[in-house]
Amino acid sequence: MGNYPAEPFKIKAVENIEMTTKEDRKEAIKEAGYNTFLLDSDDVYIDLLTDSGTSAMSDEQWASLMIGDEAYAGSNNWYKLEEAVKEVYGFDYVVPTHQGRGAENLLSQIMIEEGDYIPGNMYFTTTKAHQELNGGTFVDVIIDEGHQSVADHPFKGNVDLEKYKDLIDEVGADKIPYICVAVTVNMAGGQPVSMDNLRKVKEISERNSIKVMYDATRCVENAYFIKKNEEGYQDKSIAEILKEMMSYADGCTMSGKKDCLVNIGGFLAMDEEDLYQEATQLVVVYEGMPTYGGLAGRDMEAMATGIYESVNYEYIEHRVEQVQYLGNKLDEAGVPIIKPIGGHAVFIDAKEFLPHLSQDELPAQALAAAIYVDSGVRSMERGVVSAGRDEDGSHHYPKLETVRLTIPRRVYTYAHMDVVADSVINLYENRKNIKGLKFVYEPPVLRFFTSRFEPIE
Ligand code: PLI
Repeated sequence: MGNYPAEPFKIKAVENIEMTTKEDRKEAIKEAGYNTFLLDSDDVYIDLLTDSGTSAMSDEQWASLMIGDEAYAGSNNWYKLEEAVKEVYGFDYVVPTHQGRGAENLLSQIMIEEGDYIPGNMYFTTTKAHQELNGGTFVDVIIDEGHQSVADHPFKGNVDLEKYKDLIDEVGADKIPYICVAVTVNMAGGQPVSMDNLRKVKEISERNSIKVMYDATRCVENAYFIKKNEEGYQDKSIAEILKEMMSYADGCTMSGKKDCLVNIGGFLAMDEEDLYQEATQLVVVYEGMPTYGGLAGRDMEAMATGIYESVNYEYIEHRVEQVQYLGNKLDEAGVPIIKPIGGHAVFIDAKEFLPHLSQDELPAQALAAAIYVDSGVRSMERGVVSAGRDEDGSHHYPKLETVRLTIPRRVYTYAHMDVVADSVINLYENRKNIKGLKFVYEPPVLRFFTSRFEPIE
């Protein structure tokens, strides 16, 4: 074995990719308004837009699709999914949803009242949007290191306990229905939270009668980092670590499209029966019966299978270490990236990469477009465009202005990672040629999905 864990699987089916020329890609990105979200996937060579819903399912998951029980009510696939969540995550009650934001919608509607505050370890776009739509205000309580592009901290996703306690003192615990703890923190660079921090967040919350709800989207990756880097966990299995993490929460929202290894699906899980009853009343309005929640029976079966596969050590080791491999290659070539490298993606520090552009010239958006033209690799802006506008209408300027190279699970090989690294390193060597962008169309919410841009000449 080389200096990285090679694939713990073999390939049974392949999807051919159409190769394009640089000229084709220049035309395609112009037509897409310099927004990688608006590219046709047929025009993309290596798609690192997201790790959401882009995983390769195993043969067992594909087999699961064949035993879908497409009953409107009481599908046996639902009972398997419920059992998998209870067994692997340890919560008593489960409500299926079509994806993560479906669960966020239910949770926010049930728990948030006008004027409430919801602390969290950095915002996530859809999570914050649902909190605000329900009259809540998100308050960032991540440790300062979470906002620094480079920090020597193995758990940059940790909650700053002092910031959390200060918020409780300032607004009163009765104005905080729950704290939302993301494991790992996507917008900080896929950074994990330590078990010690989760335990302490639970203690403070319990003392103040505040519930702890996780955004469990990438919780298995978080468990891997705990095993690797937190003292006392080296001999524990991923399943044991995950169970302990979840024992410090009252519930969670889950985007199954990430760590449950499926292309669609999610759930809301919790320990409290009253909360569950409320969620079942709402799920029928937004998603469907509490035994399918917007999912086909076959999708629930595939998610149940994926949940068990996801806690396999060889799988998660390969998944996270492949991300580390790409990050280390870029780092060794001097490309500025978020460090430590996170669990699902390598985040390029676009401010450092393009110091000749101000944040108003949208450096991360411009760099994502340039990477696409150079090599057909599609990445995603995670900077000022994703952060949206403040109440006064001005851009919200996040400290981190990044381009995310997000690795789908079990889809690409190490050779693909080499192609990505070569392209980014090539652009870094020629970075002065990359021009800024300006908005030509901007929608009012979640603007990064559909905004259009043109180069600043
Ligand atoms: O895309 P959904 O609705 O299944 O999940 C929403 C969601 C919630 N929390 C976190 C941390 C996410 O990363 C997330 C979705 N992330 C996407 C789509 C991404 O590309 O990162």
